[in-house]
Amino acid sequence: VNLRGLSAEEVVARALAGDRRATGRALSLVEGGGDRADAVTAATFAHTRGAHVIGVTGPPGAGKSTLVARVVAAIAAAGSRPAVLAVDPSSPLTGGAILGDRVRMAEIDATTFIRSVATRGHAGGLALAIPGAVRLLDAAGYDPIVIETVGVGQVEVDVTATADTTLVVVNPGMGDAVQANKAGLLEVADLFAVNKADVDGAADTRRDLELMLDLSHVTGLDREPATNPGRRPPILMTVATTGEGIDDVVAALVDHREMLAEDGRWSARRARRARFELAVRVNAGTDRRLRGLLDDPRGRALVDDVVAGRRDPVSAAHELGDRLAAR
Ligand SMILES: Nc1nc2c(ncn2[C@@H]2O[C@H](COP(=O)(O)OP(=O)(O)OP(=O)(O)O)[C@@H](O)[C@H]2O)c(=O)[nH]1
Ligand SMILES: [Mg+2]
Repeated sequence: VNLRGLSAEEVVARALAGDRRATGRALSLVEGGGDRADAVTAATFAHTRGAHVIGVTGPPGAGKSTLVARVVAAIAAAGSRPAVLAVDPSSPLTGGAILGDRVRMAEIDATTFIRSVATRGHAGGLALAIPGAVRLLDAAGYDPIVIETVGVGQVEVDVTATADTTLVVVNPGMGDAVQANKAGLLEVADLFAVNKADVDGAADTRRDLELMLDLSHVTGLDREPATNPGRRPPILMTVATTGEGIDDVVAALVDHREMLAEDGRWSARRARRARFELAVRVNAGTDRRLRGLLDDPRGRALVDDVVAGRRDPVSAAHELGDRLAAR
């Protein structure tokens, strides 16, 4: 069957029935955005099963892909059907590191679904593609869904807003723990892996992390203190290349999922995910309409007036806002 000839609804129906190629095609529709992505959302939202969404982030080259490959291999061996989404915002044209990752990841068990995600700069971009892709994979029966992203910038924020559990991977040496702190990764981590524990300085990195966690606790910066006072993210030592420590990571991920269900944060994080997606959708729509207004004759005249000093930008913005609201 040529999947390209099918409607979004037909592609999704096949994906939900377990057709991997159709799942891949549906993900491409999600990435492409627009009406067909919306059609995938419409066809999947009622079929989600509540998969555990795990975000994996950390500095470039920390060993995220190697670790994820090991973790999903262990999970698949235990009888689950994991999926992996690799998000690389840094090189949308070449796919960058993901190509290398995919070679390594090709060794993963055939039941595991692996895919890199990129977008072509449409409104909402990755911030919409990620929840859409997660919903599709969930409906297609994959669980857990692991999202790997480099821990820098907005995309990492988008991913952690979507994840139930965030695993931060750091390395010994070169102040990785300090860098992670600066990048705000300490605040999003539910679990740390000090990967490359075979390299000198792993114990120091662990100690640095412990110190920074103590500090964030003292300063009240630790997350969700009201529902979860004093909880510290576990710090695990791993050697992803050999598989050392991987079982501990898998066990900690399962523990975290159970803890979220017990203390109410599972639903709280689902609500956070829904809020995030709704806000991104509304913002993307508003942005598109606003640009339309700025490009129409009245909008251009308004811009000219502001440039010429005939019109105050504050009242001009209000006028635009009123026109947006009136539509
Ligand atoms: N010594 C050692 N090397 C490792 C370990 N884990 C991964 N590596 C190596 O580190 C390099 C980067 O690994 P990747 O898994 O591609 O790292 P990544 O974080 O996914 O990289 P990006 O996606 O490019 O940010 C590779 O050469 C791995 O073989 C480890 O535990 N010990
Ligand atoms: Mg990688």
